[in-house]
Amino acid sequence: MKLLALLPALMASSCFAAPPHTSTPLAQTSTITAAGGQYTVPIHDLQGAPRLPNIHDPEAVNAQERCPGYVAKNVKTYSTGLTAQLTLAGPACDVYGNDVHHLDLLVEYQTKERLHISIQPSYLSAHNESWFLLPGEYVAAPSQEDGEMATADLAFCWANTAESGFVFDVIRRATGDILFSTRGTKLVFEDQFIELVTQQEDNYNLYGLGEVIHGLRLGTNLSRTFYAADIASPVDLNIYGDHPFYLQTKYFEVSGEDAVATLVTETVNTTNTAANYTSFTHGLYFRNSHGMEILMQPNNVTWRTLGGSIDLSFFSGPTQPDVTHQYLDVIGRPAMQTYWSFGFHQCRWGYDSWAGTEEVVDNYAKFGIPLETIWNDIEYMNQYRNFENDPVWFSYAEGRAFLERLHERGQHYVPIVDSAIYAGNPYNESDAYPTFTRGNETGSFILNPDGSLYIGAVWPGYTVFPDWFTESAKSWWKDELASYMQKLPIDGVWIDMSEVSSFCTGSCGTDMLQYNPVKYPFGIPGDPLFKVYDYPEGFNLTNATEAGPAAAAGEAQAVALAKLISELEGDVPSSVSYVRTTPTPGVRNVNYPPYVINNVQGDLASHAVSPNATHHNGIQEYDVHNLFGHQIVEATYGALTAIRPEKRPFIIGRSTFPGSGAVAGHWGGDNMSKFSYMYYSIPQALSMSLFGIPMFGADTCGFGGNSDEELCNRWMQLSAFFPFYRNHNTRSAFPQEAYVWSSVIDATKKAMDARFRLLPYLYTLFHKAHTQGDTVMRALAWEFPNDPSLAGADRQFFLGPSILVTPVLEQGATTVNGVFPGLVEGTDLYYDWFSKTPVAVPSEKNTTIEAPLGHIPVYIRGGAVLATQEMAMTTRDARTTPWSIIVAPGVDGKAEGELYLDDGESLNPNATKMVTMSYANGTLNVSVSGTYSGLDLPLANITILGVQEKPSCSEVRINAEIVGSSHYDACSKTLSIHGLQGALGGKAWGANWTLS
Ligand code: MIG
Repeated sequence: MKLLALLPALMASSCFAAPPHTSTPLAQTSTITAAGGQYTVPIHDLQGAPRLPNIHDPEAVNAQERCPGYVAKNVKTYSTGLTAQLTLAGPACDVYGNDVHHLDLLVEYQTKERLHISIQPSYLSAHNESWFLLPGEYVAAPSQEDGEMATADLAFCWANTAESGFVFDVIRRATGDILFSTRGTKLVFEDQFIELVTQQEDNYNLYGLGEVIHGLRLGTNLSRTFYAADIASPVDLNIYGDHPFYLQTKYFEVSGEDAVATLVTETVNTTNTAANYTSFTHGLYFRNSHGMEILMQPNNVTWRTLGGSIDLSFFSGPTQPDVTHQYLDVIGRPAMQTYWSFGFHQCRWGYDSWAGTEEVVDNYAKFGIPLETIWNDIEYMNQYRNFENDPVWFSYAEGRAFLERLHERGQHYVPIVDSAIYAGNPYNESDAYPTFTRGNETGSFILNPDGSLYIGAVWPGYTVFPDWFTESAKSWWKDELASYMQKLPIDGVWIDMSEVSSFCTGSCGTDMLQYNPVKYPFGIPGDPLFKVYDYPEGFNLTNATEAGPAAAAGEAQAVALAKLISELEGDVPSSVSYVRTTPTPGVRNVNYPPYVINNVQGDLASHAVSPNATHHNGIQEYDVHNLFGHQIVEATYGALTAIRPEKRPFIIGRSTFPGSGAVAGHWGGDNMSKFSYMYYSIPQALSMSLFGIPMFGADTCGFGGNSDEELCNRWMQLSAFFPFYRNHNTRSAFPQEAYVWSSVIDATKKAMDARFRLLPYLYTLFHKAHTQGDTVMRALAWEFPNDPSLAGADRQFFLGPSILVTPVLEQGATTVNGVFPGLVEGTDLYYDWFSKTPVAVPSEKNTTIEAPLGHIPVYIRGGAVLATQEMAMTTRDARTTPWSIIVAPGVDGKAEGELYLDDGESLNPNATKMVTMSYANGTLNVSVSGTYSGLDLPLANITILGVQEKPSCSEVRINAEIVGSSHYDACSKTLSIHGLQGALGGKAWGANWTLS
């Protein structure tokens, strides 16, 4: 039955021919199969060894029971921290590796807010080659700055205890609250297994620890595996990226005259007022690139890693924005994105030619829907080879002409670039692939342990993988990209398969290149021999007449497919014999480590480059598996900045790691065309905010399966409020471009109109993310830290501080339940984005909001001044439209806002401008600093919201000069001032001004 798992989206085809094997030694010599004249990777090469995850293994040994723990000796205290030696407190346990007998503890108060704890093998232990310390040159490492023990926010306390040896606490000094405590648990430190346990109070609130498809609040019963995996977004399992970082918020109820604060350990319901609560938030980053597991249990959290060291950074916060600033100070703040990247992107697996691609572009124009960027998936390549176009369907000459037409209209083009490199058949000159040859000649690819090339299999056939630890790979990548961009001036790069994915297990192509271009033994979606009856979700509701027969046909097909698969698999043994290993003294077993993480793909080598693949510097893939996706976006960023030094690179990557946001954005991977996945895109985005990757968006309308009108209508509207706005679809699914259904056209334009008006605001948010580490998409709890009822809120979100989005996430719904945070306290006001009317304050927090299909509830939070421009077919054209200002006063009648301006594309703009706007008592002050003048366009109108009564005087003055008059709308309670085009010399941001 293993085979089924290997067939994502029913990738069955006629070419199953090899006999099934049950065990698969690595790097074996296989017989190759020619089925129907087409050579295929043998099926048994696709299957890894059966492994039973430790957390599901009833026979699993509990390290806490077996291991002795450590004793701290030689403790030395300094003004900036302490050092100690940790020595095994008893006989070695060697449960899942070889115990390290002596460890070095280093505690550093690196800054006032950051406490760093490092535990690593000591020089006192006999040298062991298998220890791996993650070098700072690969992943930024925090270091001692100006912190001192005496003034730090956090305190480190330790003890040698009788029952568990060395234990430690991390305490928030201001409150005395224990944030992390290993008391009552033992430290386990082996070459292939580290375990660290922290106590937690009931109902603790942890966030982060992604990438995972899960609600924003992780809950107290979840295990998370960190092992980058190419898998279509299963819930709660490991997927593409790894971010060993959590944010923890503790709420306290403040009561009595002395304001006693009691920790909240129960879920607070939504009707409570928020007035009597306060919260403290801290963060923890466990810097480690190994396979990892985190077990969240009701009263503790266990960290396990397959190697490396304990490298913990605690961030004191005490608010979420503080923690995020402090964390991003270590890993790197988000890249500033180009202005055009915030336009709308259309993509799909299935645009088969330039003509077909251009037709999509033309259709967008025909239906008057803005389209910024068109993307191509792997079809454009010549036999799936990077940097080579298919000569027939995607010729360079035609492509150049097409891109010229796009660029003239202000549109852009982004192609996919895969992570694997086709290894040409050395026995067939006509199969030569120069990109491979050049990389091979410069030693740019990952090796087998014996120094030969490591060869896996991906779309093009047997492939190799760049070794990003070498300088040669980076410069080869840059040269390949540069010469490709000479042929086709692309505008950005979409990096796929970077986990790094390989369809076979082990170096399956070693000694097999003579069969290249070999095929993977399954089809791609849409291959003729299988047809999928995949009806859109809720088809029985939306089309009851056809649903009955359709279900019957679907069932018959499923039965036939199951039969086909069982024939192809042959006799599968009824009981699986798991590969279990025990530690061998002095050496590691990297392919089958004794501790089995709950990897979604099973065997660590399954559907990925094998752990024993070896880098030129000797590092084994085992130690750095989670870094490939990070390194490829870094290499691509380096390449693009070398090729076009003046331009900001636009890169979207699939696998990410701490720091990836500094160079790239990320898309949500292979989600499904289902309402549930539309919902999950919100917590996924909010988690990415915490990881410093604000440039995020999910495949809008859904990737796998068929989307339909209702889902796509809702989703095109929701994603309009995500930074990265892209519709993407799998091959063979029903088309889902925004113009396919008429109601989706209207809904899309409506949401896009709002997005375009908010683009200057979104761009300013990115500037703040880039320069200060602010988040862009925000959870309600982060904006309202004193309201414990929002701890798990993830069906609504804020875009920056001022835009609240409350989308419909359920099929068939015409209303949505949402909260207007803060309202109960009377401290907040909201305004409907579309009608501009103030929202009546409900006495209950949960409000039912009308949201018929085609409408997405969006609100401006009172207190904001927004500078807007207008919708156009591209962002280039939108940047030439006149400015407007929306003033949305808070309950105190005041409002403020900022606007950042530059040319939208320079890596280091030579001129920028910052506009600060503030409003009080009928007066708006605008002050301008900086010299960028490219957006000094006329001011069209100003709208002041929430004006309770018609002003007695309608005269409008700018800088004391009468410029026009105002119009009051008693219904929406808005005061609008039009006809300002001539004011200020036609330059809204030319100089400071005051309006009264
Ligand atoms: O194994 O290039 O997530 O967006 O369309 C599938 C084809 C490979 C996975 C990506 C998806 C893309 C698809 N790719």
